[in-house]
Amino acid sequence: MDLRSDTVTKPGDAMRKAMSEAEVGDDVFGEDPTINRLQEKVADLLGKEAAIYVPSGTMSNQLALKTHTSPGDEVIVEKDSHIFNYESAAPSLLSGIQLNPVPGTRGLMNAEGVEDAIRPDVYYMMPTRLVCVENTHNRGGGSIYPMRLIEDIKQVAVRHNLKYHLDGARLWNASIATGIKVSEYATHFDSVSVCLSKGLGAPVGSVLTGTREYINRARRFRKIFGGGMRQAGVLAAAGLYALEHNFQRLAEDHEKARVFAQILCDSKQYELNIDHVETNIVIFGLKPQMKTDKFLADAKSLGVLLSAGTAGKVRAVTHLDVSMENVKKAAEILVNYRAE
Ligand code: TLP
Repeated sequence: MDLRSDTVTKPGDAMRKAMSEAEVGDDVFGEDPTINRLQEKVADLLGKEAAIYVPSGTMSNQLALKTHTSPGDEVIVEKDSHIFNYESAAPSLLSGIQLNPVPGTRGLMNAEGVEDAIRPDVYYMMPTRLVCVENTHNRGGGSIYPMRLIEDIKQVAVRHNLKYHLDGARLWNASIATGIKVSEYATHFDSVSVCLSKGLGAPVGSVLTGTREYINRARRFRKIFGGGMRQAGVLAAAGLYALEHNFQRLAEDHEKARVFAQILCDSKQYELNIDHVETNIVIFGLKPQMKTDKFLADAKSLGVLLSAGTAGKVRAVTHLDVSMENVKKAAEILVNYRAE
């Protein structure tokens, strides 16, 4: 029972069939009809002018930063954000920019925190250029940004002439959980990155969206970053299949996460607040005598794969390839587990 991430799903027969039947062409020449179709579909879903298909969520975020900034600029991110923690210092390596991490609550910043982090306009400080928000928030435990916060931060960004980027790797989950359309979320942002390889179950791929002019500039940087692919329509076909078949079903993953969390909660063996389980990610704390590494290794030997969260916490993520039955079984195993 692999609950390490929703990235672990494998394409099933129908997705593989769609991939094998994909019409392809050379995408560096813009001639792959399946990639073009995917880009148009995602741009359309998000209500943006244009979109560009890229190999990963990391590349998509990094392209977004590169395209919004110049070397020496600063970007406001949340302290637990993926961009700040899991992208291997790419902003400094690839864009020559600095990140300014703002603390949030379960990953969510507020407008005051963002406004306080904006640098004054003096020559010896770096210009703040961009604000990034992550929705749902991974290290925040799949937490959803309330629309109100998104709008408040937007007002700050507009007032200070900053660009606004959304890391929407799991925006699909936020949309299914709240009933708010992905385009309603996207409308507040200058650029939005979405992943096809998380809950949607495609083996590869993310999409960055924005204005046509912005995406045209991003296309140049995608080539520079080594992400210009050729007959990648076979991969894009998996993304199209995922969007068509696996978007609405995300509600099932949310239900599985809640059931899993409820079993852990009822046992009083682990620390978690069921109200914090909003989508498909469950982050829980261990009793002080339990060491995270040992717990993860023991759980693995009992057939439950989990990953480490922040500060001694453990993360479980539900997805397409783990059934309700397996999720319940995994939770029971953890409840019956006793550290030696
Ligand atoms: N997250 C992965 C790991 O890197 C932690 C996971 O298992 O959750 N933004 C967010 C919010 C993400 O959670 C991730 C992946 C990315 C971007 C990057 O996507 P990839 O892995 O495609 O580069």
